[in-house]
Amino acid sequence: MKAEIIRLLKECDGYLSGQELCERLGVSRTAVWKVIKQLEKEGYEIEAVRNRGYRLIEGGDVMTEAEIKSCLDKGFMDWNVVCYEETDSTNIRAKHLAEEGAGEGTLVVAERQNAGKGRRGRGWVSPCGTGIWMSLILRPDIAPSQASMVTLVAALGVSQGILRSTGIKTEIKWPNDIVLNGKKICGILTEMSTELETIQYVVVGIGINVNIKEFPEELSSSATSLFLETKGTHKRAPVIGAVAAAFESYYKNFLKTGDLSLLKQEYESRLANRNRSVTVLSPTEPFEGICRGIDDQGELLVERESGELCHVLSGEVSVRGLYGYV
Ligand code: BT5
Repeated sequence: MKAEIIRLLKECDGYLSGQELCERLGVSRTAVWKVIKQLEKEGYEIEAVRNRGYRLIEGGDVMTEAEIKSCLDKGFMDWNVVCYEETDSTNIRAKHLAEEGAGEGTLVVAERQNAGKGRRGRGWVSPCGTGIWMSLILRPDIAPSQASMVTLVAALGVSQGILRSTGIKTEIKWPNDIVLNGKKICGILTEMSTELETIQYVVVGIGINVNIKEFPEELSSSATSLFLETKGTHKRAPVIGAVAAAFESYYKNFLKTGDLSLLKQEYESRLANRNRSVTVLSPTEPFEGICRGIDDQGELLVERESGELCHVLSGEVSVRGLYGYV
């Protein structure tokens, strides 16, 4: 009910009468009043005027389950939100919840991670209250070999969600980074659990640097945030809502075909380094070439000097432009 009240207050231009709230939610005036008081405690500024009703003045950067739920559209995904003030890693939490039976659409969000994870044992800097640290549980009916494509679907969702909610245009650095002005603004970590060649669940971990004002020295040349690039703060819950909605629609298309054929064009339009020289840092044989796009399986297409088109698998390699991080 809390999320619904927040949503109704946000949708309403002026005052929303207590009577109308009661009727729409099928609850008593006292119940509505109690929720309004709770919301005020959580940081919402709500004006209550006799004979007119309630008006939301300011939402603040609230990251409660109710606020996030109020930003999630009801699509085919059955959204469920679990919030932590602090946790080790939302991916770890999501995996535990998935093991216990949590369904597709469960979104685990934390204000702070004290053991945020990157890929291959690397860490993810996740300071308190300034980023989106979240993990989504999925239960797709696909083969394990198709799961790496979910990372690319999520990258598209993040890029489009950021655009929708803030107007900021980002690029995707294949396979799992979102970049803005040549620096990393988001990283994605997809993990899965399989049994007898079938997927039990996939956890898509997404870290978006929203209002971070400063990074540790070693990241300052490669990492950035929406705040640093726009000199303004952004509310996180609406960004989560927009990313979730965009992801949901791309994910639906991905499930239709089991590959990226319906998404390839859009992915390529956002791909950093397209038609530029890149170095493919494979552990066996690093090489240079021109990045041409992706194939239906999400492999990066790199054209070598000989004209040969290489299909580069994610998981094995890193790709760098010739200048700097991107
Ligand atoms: C990633 O790994 O980019 C995946 C990051 C996924 C983070 C999310 S947050 C929610 C969920 N819960 C988790 O525990 N993880 C996920 P990779 O491509 O391996 O990049 C990691 C590298 O990025 C690190 O080694 C640093 O160099 C750099 N890095 C660390 N924190 C960063 C940050 N906040 N912003 C930009 N770069 C960062």
